[in-house]
Amino acid sequence: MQHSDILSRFGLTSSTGAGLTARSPVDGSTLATVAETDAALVPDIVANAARAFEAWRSVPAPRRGELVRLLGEELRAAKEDLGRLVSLEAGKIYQEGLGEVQEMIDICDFAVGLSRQLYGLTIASERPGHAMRETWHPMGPCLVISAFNFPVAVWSWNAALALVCGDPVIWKPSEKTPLTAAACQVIFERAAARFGDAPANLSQVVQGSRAVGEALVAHPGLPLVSATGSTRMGREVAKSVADRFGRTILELGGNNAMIVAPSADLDMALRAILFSAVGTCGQRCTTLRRLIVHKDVAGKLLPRLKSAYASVAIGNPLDDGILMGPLVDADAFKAMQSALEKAKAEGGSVTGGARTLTDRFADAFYVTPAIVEMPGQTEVVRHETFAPILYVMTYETLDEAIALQNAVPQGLSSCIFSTDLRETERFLSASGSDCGIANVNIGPSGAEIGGAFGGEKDTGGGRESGSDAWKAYMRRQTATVNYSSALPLAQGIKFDV
Ligand code: UN1
Repeated sequence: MQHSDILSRFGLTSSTGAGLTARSPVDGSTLATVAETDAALVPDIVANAARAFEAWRSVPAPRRGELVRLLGEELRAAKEDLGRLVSLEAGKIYQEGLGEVQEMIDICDFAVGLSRQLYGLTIASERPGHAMRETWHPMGPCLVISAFNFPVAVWSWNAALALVCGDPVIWKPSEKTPLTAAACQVIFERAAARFGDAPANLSQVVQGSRAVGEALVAHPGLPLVSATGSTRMGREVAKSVADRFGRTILELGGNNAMIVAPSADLDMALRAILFSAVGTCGQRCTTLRRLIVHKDVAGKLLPRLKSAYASVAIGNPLDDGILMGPLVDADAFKAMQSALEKAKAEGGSVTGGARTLTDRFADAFYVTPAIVEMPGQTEVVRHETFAPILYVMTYETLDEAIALQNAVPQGLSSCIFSTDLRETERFLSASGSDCGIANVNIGPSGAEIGGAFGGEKDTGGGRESGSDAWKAYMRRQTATVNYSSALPLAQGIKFDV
């Protein structure tokens, strides 16, 4: 299929004006130029969202859920096209492009159910003839900032929840993936047209680089900012939003580890390592970056891992049978090479990690995945490099393994491969993994939408997606109602004249 054909499925053309250049990591070619939103328009965009909020907050939540149900239907209908566009614009393999759209469909289903379950509590009052209750009200327009690696799913986790919670959404996608964002807006508009009476501007996309993002983040009309990306970006967003007492949901860097214990099922561990370290070319926040293997199994596992790595099919992510596509761009390649150099300088022994397929794709950045055996958890290992680099370290006691696992600045995802209940439960206990996600006999990536997604420390502390993450998109109101004919004060205070 031609690039222009896939764009036309969404009514998009290869030029909507000067501004951002959408390049495909697949071959480095230009897919389109996309008009950049002028930062001077930010006040108008926020005002549009405020008007949408005034109408949307009073629509009953189950009716709001109907819009998200239709969005899920439109996503089902567009699954192959959008999956292909994700693959083309972000460089992930088509299977993962489809998986990403499936995540969007799943979160829509979840949010539809939620639209009838935005429950508050009733609370026992200490005063006679009084009732207390908690109500969850819509919060206001929500700003979503997303990264190139999950160019559409992250928006949907936020948008599906925000919309049922009564909040309009303004989306600032990565400047590397403007087309998939434009396509999602088209899909949203299809759903809104079927819904009928949705207010205008419930969903707006702002295309642009830093200046427009900064203007949005600083705007007091956006009470909630949900940002996914680097820890550096998150730190700036957090400060700017805190300065105006806004709320943030931050989903930042990860440096995810797997502990492989002596009792581990090594066949399963091997498959899990491969998917989570090599999948998406190592460019997931949840990518496996550190392998902490017991010294008695390292000798068995590593040779098998190296031969599995050598047989990973690398190539055009849209081709069948390919497991690993390219890095997103030249900067990602440079960052990978400099991390590998640093690892060598810190005593690491590197297998793989070189550029490949340059004859076919001179302007794209395909690499072989790297395994780096480290003498310990040196500085480079503690740093998140968004590339397929797997650092391997050995351990002797579980205490030591858990301490290593936790001794990094990030706290997103983690896992243990073990068939020993004492070990696995210890790993999940209060003195085990310090991450937001902790898995047993499953890799650290590929989380389902039903759980709360996010992590601690430099990962930012936010939670998105399932469980009760919806509460972050609403404001809590405590109401006390006096249905008696007296006016007793709380705490028994006497205050009569
Ligand atoms: C991300 O990399 O930004 O758990 C999100 C996973 C996916 C989401 C990753 N469900 O790998």
